[in-house]
Amino acid sequence: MAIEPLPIRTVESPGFDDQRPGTSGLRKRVTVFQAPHYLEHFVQSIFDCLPDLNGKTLVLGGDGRFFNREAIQTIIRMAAANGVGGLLIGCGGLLSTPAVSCLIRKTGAHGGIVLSASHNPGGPDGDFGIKYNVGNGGPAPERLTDAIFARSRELSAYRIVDSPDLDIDRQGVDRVGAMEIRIIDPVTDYAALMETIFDFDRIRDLVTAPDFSMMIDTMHAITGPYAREIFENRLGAAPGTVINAIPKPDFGGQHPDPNLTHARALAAAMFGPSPPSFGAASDGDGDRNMILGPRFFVTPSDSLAALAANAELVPGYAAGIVGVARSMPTSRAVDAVAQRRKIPCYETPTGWKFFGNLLDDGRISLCGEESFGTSSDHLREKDGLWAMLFWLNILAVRGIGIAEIMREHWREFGRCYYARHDYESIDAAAAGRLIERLRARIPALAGSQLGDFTVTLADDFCYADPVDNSRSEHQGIRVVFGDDARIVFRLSGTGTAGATLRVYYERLEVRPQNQDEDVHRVLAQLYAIAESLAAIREHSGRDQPSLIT
Ligand code: VG1
Ligand code: CO
Repeated sequence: MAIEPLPIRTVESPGFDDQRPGTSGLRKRVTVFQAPHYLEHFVQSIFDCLPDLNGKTLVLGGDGRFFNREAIQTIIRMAAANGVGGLLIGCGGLLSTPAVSCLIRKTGAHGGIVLSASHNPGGPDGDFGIKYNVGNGGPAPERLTDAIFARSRELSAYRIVDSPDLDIDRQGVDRVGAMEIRIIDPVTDYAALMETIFDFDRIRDLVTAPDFSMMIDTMHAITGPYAREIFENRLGAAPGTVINAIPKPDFGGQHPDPNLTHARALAAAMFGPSPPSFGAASDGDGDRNMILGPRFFVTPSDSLAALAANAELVPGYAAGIVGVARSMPTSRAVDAVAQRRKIPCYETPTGWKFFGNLLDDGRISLCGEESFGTSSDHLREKDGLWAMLFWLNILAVRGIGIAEIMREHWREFGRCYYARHDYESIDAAAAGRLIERLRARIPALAGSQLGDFTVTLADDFCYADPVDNSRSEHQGIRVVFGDDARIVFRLSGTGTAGATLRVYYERLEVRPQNQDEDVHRVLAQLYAIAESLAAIREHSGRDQPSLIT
């Protein structure tokens, strides 16, 4: 029986000129997204940039933050009006970012819409976000996000149908006009993928051993249901291993950002009197991870290097890894592993979208960012839970602790002491001036002596994608002191208020006897150099960074 299409309504939009996607989608205050036509305007801009959308299926879900449900109902109505053939929606409107990537790839969907502002706080006064992922399961490449922005600036109307709210809390098949909607369990497909990569039997033996304990902090965000199913149900970890496991629209009033400052309960336990053997946290949308051992913090850059060095211990990578990639500000710890293994190591701009081509082209197996993001060719997003399982699989095979693994790693490859200083929500114009001033100083910097260090390279990082030859300019100011040390300055592309300056510091120590020092003492001279180069205090109006990771 032919289904009568619903009448399509064309609604005039007042026009918006601020819908430029940042490092990972469009992020704004919830109140901005709640303004009449704002969300619709952006969604129409996405649809208009997908010429072969007609009749295709999209995956749709979010991290459950405030406004997630309303946004899903709106997108359903707009998808129906724009000729979308089918929608695959996580029950309750929930899907982690890696799960969206997994579903797009598994089902061959045309793409997906992720509703999340990741680690940014949620709730009525927090942030909301939306991003589009393409057919490989990964974030839209820059040429598409640029096109979406351009479209948003000229768009004057959007299309929508009138239909009642759909029940998204019951699994099953439904319809809006001719468009088919499947409400699916958000966890099943993702968990099944994890079982194909890791040795679940071995991990189960580890996590159920009497002398092993762990704490997984999902920070009241989307990873809760995934972690409960995988760690507690499938791997037999004690009930309660996953803490803050119920996704809340306001993340319990916290920043769902897995670092030592924001994952407070976990940090207290891991650095307390009787710490668990393994600790980990994930962010709002489930793509980030923090890994901890008893009184031991693994920097994300080190984590990537250690995974690369131990990859063959994991069934999914037993055949070896073909190459690795890291975002530019990520420490060069993984470069040392790649060099030893004689595999290529790519340096990309910040943001997961830049790994997509390298993964699709089979040039890399593992990749990561200093911002608590790690993943592999199993999908096209960073993947928090995957990283936790990877570490557990390594621990299960090697039978030693996290600190021992890292210390051994440093002895072999050297230790990259690393810290990132964030100056959040500072004056945007002043932040721009700071970067401009640094840029102007670049030509004079090479060869100059700063304290104990000689500048071997100073530039404004530009990336030429080796697969499609696209170029991305102004990706951060690098001041490199040979292999010894490096300082990087860049402005965040995910904030929603003012500007956020990020300053990244790294220093290599190859002498084993000096690898157990206090990181901030080791980096102190670099902090002073950065201040002298960029006059951070003057420009930011701050004596101290607001966040150190
Ligand atoms: C930050 C991180 C970057 C990450 C991005 C999205 O971007 O630095 O490495 O890819 O967030 O992660 P920026 O432009 O603010 O530095 V998520 O988990 O927020 O989607
Ligand atoms: Co995230």
